[in-house]
Amino acid sequence: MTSRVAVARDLKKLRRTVAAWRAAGETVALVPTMGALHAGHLALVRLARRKADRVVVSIFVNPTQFAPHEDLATYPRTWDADLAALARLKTDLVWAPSVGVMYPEGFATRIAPEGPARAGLEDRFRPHFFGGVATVVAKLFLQCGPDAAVFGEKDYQQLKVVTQMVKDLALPLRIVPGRTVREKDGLALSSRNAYLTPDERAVAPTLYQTLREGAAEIRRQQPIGAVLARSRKAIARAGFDVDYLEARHAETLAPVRSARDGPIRLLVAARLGKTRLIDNIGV
Ligand code: PAJ
Repeated sequence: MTSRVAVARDLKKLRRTVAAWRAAGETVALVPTMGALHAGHLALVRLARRKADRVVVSIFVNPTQFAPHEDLATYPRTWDADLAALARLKTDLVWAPSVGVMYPEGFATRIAPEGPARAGLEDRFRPHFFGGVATVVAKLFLQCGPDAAVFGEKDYQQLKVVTQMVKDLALPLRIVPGRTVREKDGLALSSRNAYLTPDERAVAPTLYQTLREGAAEIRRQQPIGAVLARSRKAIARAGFDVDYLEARHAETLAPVRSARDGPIRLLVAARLGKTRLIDNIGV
């Protein structure tokens, strides 16, 4: 028999389930996702398993973090495959609210993150994005009440925004970062990789290769400005339109002038045809 995973679609079932675990003295870890699960998401679920007795995975394609021109309508949805993968990992509960449950008629409260959410990276190109993310993530935390929540380094600025929010609002949980899972050729796994044509897929690993070369050059004390300029050119030459490629302080995301201002993180966003890819690495 194939194993099944429990699904909660309303708050009452979620709260009842989590309360029963708590009454038994068990700890809970949450992995927020938008579904279309790949090995990167599943690595976070395994990490969550090691951090708590019970694992909740939320699947909610959050409309408030998409701009009207973005891919909300076409965002990949693979519900049956997602549930099967989560069942194999013995996920204790999938939290899958509808848009109406998450944002009932008259919903009127938003979180407005600053600091890392205003670093001039993703926020420059997706100004609505971190407000939508922070609001839904805060709500997911309050709905589920986990001891820990796992976020991928793949979305590095998001990880920092959520970490800052937990600190600022004294939310009673720990944020656990998970490493970026990559294809063999280095391309970071992403639900949006499904949009790439075969030709674009062949070019896509240039993003990570260029980050690696850039990081190595910075470690060899080459001037950061020149390294970034070379890296941007290399990515553009491969066929990308570069939104940004920046060296930032790994914790504050503030701009850095030299390797001494570190620890440094290199972050990139670039468009290949219709697909926007992001990636980052530590120097
Ligand atoms: P989503 O893009 O589905 O990602 C869910 C989680 O998986 C995020 O923490 C993301 O950083 C992580 N992830 C994605 N690709 C990864 C990879 N290749 N390796 C490791 N982790 C990876 O990020 C979101 O959803 C949403 O913004 C969300 C936080 C759920 C709020 O709506």
